[in-house]
Amino acid sequence: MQKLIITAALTGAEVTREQQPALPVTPEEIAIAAEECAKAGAAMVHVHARLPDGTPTQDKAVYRQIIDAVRARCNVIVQVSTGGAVGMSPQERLAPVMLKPEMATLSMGSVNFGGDVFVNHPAEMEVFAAAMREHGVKPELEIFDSGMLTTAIRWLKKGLINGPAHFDLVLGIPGGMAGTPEALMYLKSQLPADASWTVAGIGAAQLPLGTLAIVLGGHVRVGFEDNVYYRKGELASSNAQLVARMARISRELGRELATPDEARQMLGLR
Ligand code: KMH
Ligand code: ZN
Repeated sequence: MQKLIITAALTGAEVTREQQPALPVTPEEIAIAAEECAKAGAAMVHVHARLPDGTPTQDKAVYRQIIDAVRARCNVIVQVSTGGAVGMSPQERLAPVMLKPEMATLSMGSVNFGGDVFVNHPAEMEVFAAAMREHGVKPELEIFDSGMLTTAIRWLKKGLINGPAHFDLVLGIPGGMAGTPEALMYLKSQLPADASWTVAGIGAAQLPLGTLAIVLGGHVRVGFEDNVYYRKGELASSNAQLVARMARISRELGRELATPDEARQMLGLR
């Protein structure tokens, strides 16, 4: 089995300081959290930018500050969000791709997102995919429901996305596919043979689905974007605490962790 790539989704667009006092918000806080996660075993960070008051932003200048601050501290792969926050315009969301980051997310369809709708019109997402091809940015294909996976497979065949593809199976969003082993097993059964994948279990699904992914040969995403708790009723003290637990479980199960450079090689990053 390949080494395990742990991604830390540090901030997200929805979680607030009120919900999680240790949420990293400023570029410097995000960089410190990235370094702590790297030390705990993460090879990649998934980042969202915020304004100092916590408002989500896709401002290229803020993403530039985040990337530079992370680079100054550690070697982790920086994956920027093109999902941003619900309600942002596609133009706004695409902005950080112009910085030519190593990776960026690419959502493969629209989904109810709690009480909102996360809109990903296919024509707009084709523009995102083209921009990523043009700038040499590897997409992580965000799959919130099974139809999005069939769309991704169609796009791979049409050459809109270059293979081998890397997927993020996001399970447990209210409105998306459930955070259950059955849902994960189904999606895994439909993946292209040469694809790599990670699982982002939302809330209480983070720990069991991450553990299952380790056993199944996938990779794991943890962090405050998806889950603010360490266990029921107990907030996690940091993103790194969640990374460290996954790292421990993986080693106990006999699967070593990929370093950032090993992950770059496994994912075919430039
Ligand atoms: N904030 C969500 C609406 C991504 O980063 O690409 C979308 C999201 C996905 O977080
Ligand atoms: Zn995100």
